[in-house]
Amino acid sequence: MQQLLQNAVRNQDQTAIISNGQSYTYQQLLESSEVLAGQLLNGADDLNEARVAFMVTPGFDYVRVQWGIWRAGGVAAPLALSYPLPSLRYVIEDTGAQIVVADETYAAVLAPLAEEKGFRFIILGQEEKAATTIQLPQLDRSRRAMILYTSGTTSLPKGVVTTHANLETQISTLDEAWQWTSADHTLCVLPLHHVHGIVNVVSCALWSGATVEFLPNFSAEAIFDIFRSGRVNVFMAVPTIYFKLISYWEGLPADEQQQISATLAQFRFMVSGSAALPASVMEKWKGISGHTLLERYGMTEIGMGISNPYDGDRRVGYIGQPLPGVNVRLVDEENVVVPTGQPGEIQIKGANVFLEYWNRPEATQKAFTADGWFRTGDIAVVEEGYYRILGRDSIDIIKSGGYKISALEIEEVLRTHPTISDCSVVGIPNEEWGELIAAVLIMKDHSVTTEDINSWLRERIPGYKLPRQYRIIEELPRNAMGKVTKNDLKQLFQPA
Ligand code: MCA
Ligand code: AMP
Repeated sequence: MQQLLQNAVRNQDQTAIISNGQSYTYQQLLESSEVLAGQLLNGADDLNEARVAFMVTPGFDYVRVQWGIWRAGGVAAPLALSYPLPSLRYVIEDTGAQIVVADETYAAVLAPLAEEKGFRFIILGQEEKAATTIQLPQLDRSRRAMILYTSGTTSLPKGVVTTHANLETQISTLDEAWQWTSADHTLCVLPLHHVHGIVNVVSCALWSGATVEFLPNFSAEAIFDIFRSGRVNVFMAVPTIYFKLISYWEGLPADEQQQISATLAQFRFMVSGSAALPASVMEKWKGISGHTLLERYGMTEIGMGISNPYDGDRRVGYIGQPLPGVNVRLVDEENVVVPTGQPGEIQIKGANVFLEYWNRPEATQKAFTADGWFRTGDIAVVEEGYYRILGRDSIDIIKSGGYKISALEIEEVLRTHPTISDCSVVGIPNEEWGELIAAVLIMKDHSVTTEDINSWLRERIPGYKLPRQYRIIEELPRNAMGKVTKNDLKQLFQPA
């Protein structure tokens, strides 16, 4: 945080943020985040790592709250805007948030929880006045800075805790590797409860004195409108977004297509990540924009680990080479490093790697080897010096639209439905979404439709975790150990 602030002071007069049709300088961001820090402190010297959950539309307010929490010595816990109440409750309870901040759009969503739980609830625009002179705490880099929730091979999401030092390393590594400068202008269309949007887009831009413009909701039309203004020169997104942009562009009249292509050709670079980039998407996008997308690999627990080069050969189907300062090794099931050319699990070590899973010492311990390497669970191989992802070691982790989703989490919720006696959730390959969530159900009552089940689920889990396809069968296939054979279940979703 300290370095981020120092950089901001150096770039005071530059435009930091454009949101809601308004521009804000670094000076305004510094001043308003200091005021917010004062409100959070409310007379105390230091929040001492108190968790502050916040539900704020992407834009200037989001960043001033995030910086305000950091400057007051708190731990920032951004809430997903698409979550229904039970998922928000889970994050607020699991973090033990003492303060919750919301903008006016989301205040009503959180109001019932605020009443029930009695945390300090700050609604932006209705804040109490802070003292005029505020003494902000000195922050040690080893202190906790952020908690982001990630799904894994357990049924409930875990809070990934990163320190200020972790974040500074993650940001500065990308800042150098991808040659960010204060002349850059990026457009953020990603959600801000995940690393991709928070670190790679917003924090890298602000670290380097660049401008970050926000579009709070995904819309291909709005993205191309902003691109056409000629302001943007850096863009990062998940493969599904490139897929959607390509589809939209293909439907435009030829003169508009040409206009857009001419603007895109002026960009400095464009990045894809969070899920495997299909070769077809990479090639079509190159045809439209003239750019070879830079594909990189990351994880909530490590930030970015492996990246195709900024200068040099970006290879289709490969995630590139370890970023500077990130140690990477591939190991077999006995945790022995594999010979070059053999597949193995990616393990990572470096100052970029997270501190712990919040309040889960056992899970933290299991996630690291005895000699301190973080086990990613992703399987890769090195070919001619480039890493290629082959898959994951758990069939229960699904990536859809760039979101990591635990099949077990959806199964647990489905099993609480009164007419479902058993179920199994799998990810099936899909060019647009990476994987589509699919569920197999054993029903007690066949009059209940899958639409009924989806609307019931919608109140309990976020929309992006909803199954998109269902099959109803009489019995789940199991192996000799009694375990559901998910590979067999996937066959049920093969097109006829
Ligand atoms: C939505 N829809 C889906 C899915 N999600 N259909 C199939 N599978 C899905 N996963 C459908 C909805 O039902 C709806 O259909 C229509 O799409 C629009 O829904 P909506 O919720 O409005 O979606 P959207 O706004 O268009 O969102 C698509 C999106 C979004 C923009 C691709 O999923 C997104 O922002 N993804 C990025 C996630 C991300 O940032 N991940 C990074 C994690 P209908 O119209 O029929 O009702 S960090 C990470 O992974 C690491 C660190 C890394 O390496 O980066
Ligand atoms: P998350 O937990 O949401 O941070 O997701 C991290 C996971 O996304 C990784 O463990 C990988 O499985 C996947 N991932 C990220 N980038 C890529 C990529 N370029 N290619 C394939 N998978 C990726």
